[in-house]
Amino acid sequence: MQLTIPDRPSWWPADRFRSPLHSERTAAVLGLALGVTFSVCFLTGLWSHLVQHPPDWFSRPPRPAGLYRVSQGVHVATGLASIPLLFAKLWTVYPKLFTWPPVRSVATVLERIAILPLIGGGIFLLLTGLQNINLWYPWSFNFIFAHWWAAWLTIGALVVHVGAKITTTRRALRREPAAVDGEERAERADRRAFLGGVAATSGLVTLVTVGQTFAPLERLALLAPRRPSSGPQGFPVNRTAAGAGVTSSAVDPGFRLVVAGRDGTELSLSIDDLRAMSLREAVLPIACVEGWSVSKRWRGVPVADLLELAGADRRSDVRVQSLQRRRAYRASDLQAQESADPDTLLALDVEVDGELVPLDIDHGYPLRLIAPNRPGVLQTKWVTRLVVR
Ligand SMILES: Nc1nc2c(c(=O)[nH]1)N[C@H]1C(S)=C(S)[C@@H](COP(=O)(O)O)O[C@H]1N2
Ligand SMILES: [Mo]
Repeated sequence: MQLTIPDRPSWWPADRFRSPLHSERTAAVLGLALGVTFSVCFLTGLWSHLVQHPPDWFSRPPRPAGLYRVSQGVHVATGLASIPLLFAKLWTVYPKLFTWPPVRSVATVLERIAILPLIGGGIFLLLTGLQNINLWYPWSFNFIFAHWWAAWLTIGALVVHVGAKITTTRRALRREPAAVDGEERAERADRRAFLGGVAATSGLVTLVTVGQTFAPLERLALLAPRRPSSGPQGFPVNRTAAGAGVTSSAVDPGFRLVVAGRDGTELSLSIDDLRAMSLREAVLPIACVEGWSVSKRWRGVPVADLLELAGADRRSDVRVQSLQRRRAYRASDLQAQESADPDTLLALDVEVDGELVPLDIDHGYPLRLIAPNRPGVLQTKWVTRLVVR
């Protein structure tokens, strides 16, 4: 049976998109840029998830101490840079929705269907990520769960999309022959200006936010939700003592740190006991999953020394518990190799203006965990109990 394609009806809007900016070449350049930013964002996101929710086979490496700081900074920066790229790409290709005939073959229909999770997933990831770094949770679903599964869906759709488009993209990116006439030259100049504008916007978004983790650019971080040097003692706070409900328990003179051994023994220490131990200093970053980070000099008691004092192995899995009673992040786990690292500290002091002073209550007074290469969420504040497991 011969299928006849009807003529394009007069109301069909295809003719309106004459701008050369909607060309295959513009789409290909933007697609390539997005392919890079999405891939880097995906890989750093995988790393972040692995580190925060380690499966049995994974040991979190305590070194290099600043690795998470870099990988999460890159994750958030590439996500933010993708936003203008994605909008530009969608604008460039939307006239394709109006090509005639709308249905050409099963393959083109399938390819279009695969674009739905790509666009939907991409927008969802960028939007929820943006809301997360601004600590704005207007939704009722779990951010981590939704962001994680949307990432897999999107990257799967991206692989399909790249497979479907690779030939077109290659062709579109081939070096162009010299322009023959003035009209062609003008079109190319327009396209370059458009792509230049998109690149500049994307670069600008990065420039005014990356200062939240890259100290030399802090003064330019106009759009960053956090400035690394604002907050009590000159650095940010996510959960305050009031927010955690520890304003009175943290300053209780009867405060004790308890180290609970596997055999049921409990070692109980006062702040004075801890200060009488040999204290150690370390320069370590707080690297929040939201992309801001600061590096500080800390002073405190190595966790391994406390384990030894309690009669446990210096290399032990340990649960670190806070005075905080409710909500997430009131406890975190140290894997054996992390407990054994000499720089894994229960910090009493932090450097402010060149001097080591007791922690502010919002930074975890009297005692906080600070350890190399851990996401901020795992640097538990107001620590009161170590449980050897
Ligand atoms: N008990 C407790 N510790 C906590 C949190 C928390 O909510 N409760 N938040 C964590 C998060 S998300 C980060 S980024 C760091 C921030 O430490 P800071 O407030 O001293 O900068 O603390 C971590 N420690
Ligand atoms: Mo955080």
